[in-house]
Amino acid sequence: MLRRTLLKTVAVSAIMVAAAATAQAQTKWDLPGAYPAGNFHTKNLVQFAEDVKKLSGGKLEITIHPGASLFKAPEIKRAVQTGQAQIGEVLMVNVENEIAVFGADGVPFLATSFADSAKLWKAQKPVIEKKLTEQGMIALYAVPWPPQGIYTKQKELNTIEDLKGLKYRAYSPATSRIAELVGAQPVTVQQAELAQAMATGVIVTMITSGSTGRDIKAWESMTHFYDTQAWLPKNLVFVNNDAFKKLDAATQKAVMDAAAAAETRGFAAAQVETEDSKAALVKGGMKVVPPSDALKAGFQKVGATMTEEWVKKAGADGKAIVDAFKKM
Ligand code: PCA
Repeated sequence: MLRRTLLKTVAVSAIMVAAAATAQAQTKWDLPGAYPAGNFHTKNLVQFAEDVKKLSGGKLEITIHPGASLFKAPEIKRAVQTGQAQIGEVLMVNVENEIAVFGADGVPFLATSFADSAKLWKAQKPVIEKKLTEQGMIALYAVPWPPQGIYTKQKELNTIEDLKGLKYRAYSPATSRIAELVGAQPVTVQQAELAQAMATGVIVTMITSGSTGRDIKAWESMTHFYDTQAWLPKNLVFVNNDAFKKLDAATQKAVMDAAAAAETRGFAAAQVETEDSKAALVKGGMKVVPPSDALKAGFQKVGATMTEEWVKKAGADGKAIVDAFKKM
């Protein structure tokens, strides 16, 4: 009788230990993103979440919500800041109006290659980390989009003036500013609504990467892609500080290690994506062409104006980024 009771007690405590372990395993985070499930950024996020799960021994599970399904692109930063989501991914240049230094990688012709994009991120990162810390968040990793080019519909672009009067898709303050400077009509459209805006003729020209062009099947409306390689905007993955601090030390380390791996993997994937996506545009029937000298020169002039404006807006922090970048 006594033995049986003892056995029962042992069994019950075993169950309790198991229950405690499961309770610990049940930290669940939501990660809102703005880009489609098939995009290389999202695939990288999924791999990041798998790595976190593995490295944390199953203690932290991150659910990726792609395609602006949980929050719209412009709402994601605030959602993480207020703890509605624990972690998120944003296009950094979309934060520029609030924090100017987030726009460094959207300044045309400041950093136009993957090597320069990596250097710019190195210069930008300490400043971004500081700004996010002030708002109760932590930067985890950043990955660039392929270089940005100009799409047109049944229209050859020989000079920047050819954009005059066209309904033009902007995705950030800087891309709107380009429209103002060249006399195009800017309409801000985030990626989730872009396919429809293109199909319905709300826009007839846009600046983005080959990657986003491929995601929205740009060839269904657009005829030309001018490969201007004007800048490489980055997506940033960042976490709410309170959520992060609730994790035990080993799980925090798992997040940081997985983030470092995701950044390296993402930079490599972006380079593969650059070539693959342009090939997909060609396969879809589009002309993928380098810009003429005149188009390039005109665009570079716009870039020079915007660099000046940005440096003024971003003040000492902006200057520190540009100086550090130029020294690398
Ligand atoms: N794709 C995103 C941002 C930059 C890019 O290449 C977009 O067009 O919305």
